[in-house]
Amino acid sequence: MNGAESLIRTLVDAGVDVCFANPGTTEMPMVRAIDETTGMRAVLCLFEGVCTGAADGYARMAEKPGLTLLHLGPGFANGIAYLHDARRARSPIINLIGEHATWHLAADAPLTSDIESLARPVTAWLRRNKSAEELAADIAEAIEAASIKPGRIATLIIPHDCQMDAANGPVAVRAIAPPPKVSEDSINQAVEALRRDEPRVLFLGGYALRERGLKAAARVAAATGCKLMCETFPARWERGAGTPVIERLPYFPEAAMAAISSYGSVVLAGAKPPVSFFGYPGAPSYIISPEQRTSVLATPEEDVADALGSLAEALDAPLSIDRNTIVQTPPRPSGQSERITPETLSAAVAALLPENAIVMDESNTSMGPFLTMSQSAAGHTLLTQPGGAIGLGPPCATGAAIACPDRIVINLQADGSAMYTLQALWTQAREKLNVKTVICNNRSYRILGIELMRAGAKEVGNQAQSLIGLTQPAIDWVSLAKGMGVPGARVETAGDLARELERSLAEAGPQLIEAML
Ligand SMILES: Cc1ncc(C[n+]2csc(CCOP(=O)(O)OP(=O)(O)O)c2C)c(N)n1
Ligand SMILES: [Mg+2]
Repeated sequence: MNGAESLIRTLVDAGVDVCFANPGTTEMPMVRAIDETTGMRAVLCLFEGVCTGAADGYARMAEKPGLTLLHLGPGFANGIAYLHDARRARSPIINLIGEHATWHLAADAPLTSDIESLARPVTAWLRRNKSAEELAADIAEAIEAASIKPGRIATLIIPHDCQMDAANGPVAVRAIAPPPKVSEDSINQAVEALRRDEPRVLFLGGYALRERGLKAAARVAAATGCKLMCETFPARWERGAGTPVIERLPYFPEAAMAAISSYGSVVLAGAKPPVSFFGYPGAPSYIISPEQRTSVLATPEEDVADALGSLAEALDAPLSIDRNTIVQTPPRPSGQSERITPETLSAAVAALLPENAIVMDESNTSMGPFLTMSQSAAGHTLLTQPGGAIGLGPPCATGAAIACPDRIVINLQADGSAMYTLQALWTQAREKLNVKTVICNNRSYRILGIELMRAGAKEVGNQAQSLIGLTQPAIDWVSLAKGMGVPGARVETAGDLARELERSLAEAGPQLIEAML
C-alpha cells in the first residue's frame, strides 16, 4: 500500500466517502488510489469554487466532512471564496492539496507557490505531510479536526512523492468529542433575562435552527412569551409547517436595528451578537445597542440544542407545542398576464414547495417575501449564504443534492451570482442530481444599484451603470444550461413560472427555469 492508498482508505473507513475533485499531475497517485479503493465516490467539478461550494452544501446536509481534491496553490486559490463561505457556515471540510515532490520544490517549477499562505485564512487545521508513513495519521487528525461540531476546515498539503512511497495502512479516527455543554450559570442568566418584565427576544443561530433546537426554542417561547428571532444568514434552518415562527433579522443595519431595538433583553443562543454586513458612515457596527441587556445562553461553539432544552426545563415549559401560529401560504399565481416580481416569484415557490425539499437561497434582492410566505409551507430545509462571497448557490445546491439523493433541491439563484459558478450545472447533469435552479434574471447586480443610491449618488451615470447592468449582451440562461446538459425554459409571466416549476418538480434530474423579472 502506498501513501495515497492509506490516505483514501482512512477517509473511507471514517465515512468520508465523497470527493469533489479537480485534480492535476501532482494528484495522480491520489486519483489512482480513489480508482483502486472501493467506497470513494469521485465527483468532477469544472472549477475549484464548485468543488469547495459543493463540499460546503454536502457537509451541511450530510453532517459529516465534505472532501475536496485540489491542484497545488492555483487550484486551491480558485476555491478560496467558497471556503470562506464554508468557514462562516461552520461546515466541516477537508481539503487535500497535491504538492510537487519534496525533491522538486527547490527547482521552483512554474506551479510552485506558497500554499500555506493561501490556506491559512480559511483553514483551522493546516498541515504539510512529511512522509508516506505519516499520511494516514495526518488525514485521521484532519478528519478529527474538521468533524468537531460545529465544523471546521482542515487542509492537508501532500507532496507527490509522499503519495507514492510505501506506507503501513489506514489509521482509525478517534471518537469525536461532542460540543461543550453550557454552564449552569448561563442557563440561570437566560432564565432571569427571559422572565424580566419587558420585551424579550431569544436570538437563534447555528444548531439552534435544527430540529432539536427549534423544538426547545418553541417551548421557551411558549413559557415566557419571548419573541424568536434568528441571524440573517443561517447555514441551515429547518422550516415550514409545524416549526416555530421565527423572524429573520433584516439585512440592512437600519432595518435590523429597528427590528430588534424594542427588546430590552436579548438572549443569544448559538449566534454571535449580530453586526452590520458593512460599515456605513453614521451607522454602528453592532446591531444590539449597549442599552439593551444581552446575555449568552450558548456561543456558536457550545451545545446550543442541549442548552435550549435545559432552559426549557428550568422554565417549566410545556413539553410540546402542538400548534404553532399558522401563517397563510399565498395561493400560487395563475394569472397569464401577471408579471414576475419578488412577490409572485416567492408566492409560486412557497405554494409549490414539495414536502422535504432543500431550498438553497441565493436570490439576493429578488425574493424578499419568500421567508414569510413559506413559513407554513411544506416542511423544508433552508440553506443560505453566511459568508457573503457570492456564487455559492449553484455549488452548494449540488453538494446538498449529493448528500440527500431522496430530496428535491431548489436553488433560488440570482443571475449575477450564478455566473461565478455556472459550471455546477454540468456536474448536476453528469451526476443526474435533482436540482431545480430558478434563475432570478433581473439582468443586473441590482443590490449594487441600491448601494450606490445609499452611498448618496443622485443618479447612475454611464460608467456606473456599465458596472451594474448585466446587458449588452444579455445573458441567455436557457442556452447556457443546455450547453451543460441541463434542460431549461424561460418564463415571462407569473402563471407560466408556476406551471414550469410544477412541471420541473415532477421530472427527475436537473432543470433550470429562467424567470424574467
Ligand atoms: C465573490 C464576490 N465578488 C463580488 C461581490 C460583490 N457583490 C455583492 S452583490 C453583487 C452582485 C449581485 O448581483 P446578483 O447576484 O444578480 O443579485 P441582485 O443584486 O441582482 O439581486 C456583487 C458583485 C461579492 N459579494 N462576492
Ligand atoms: Mg441580479
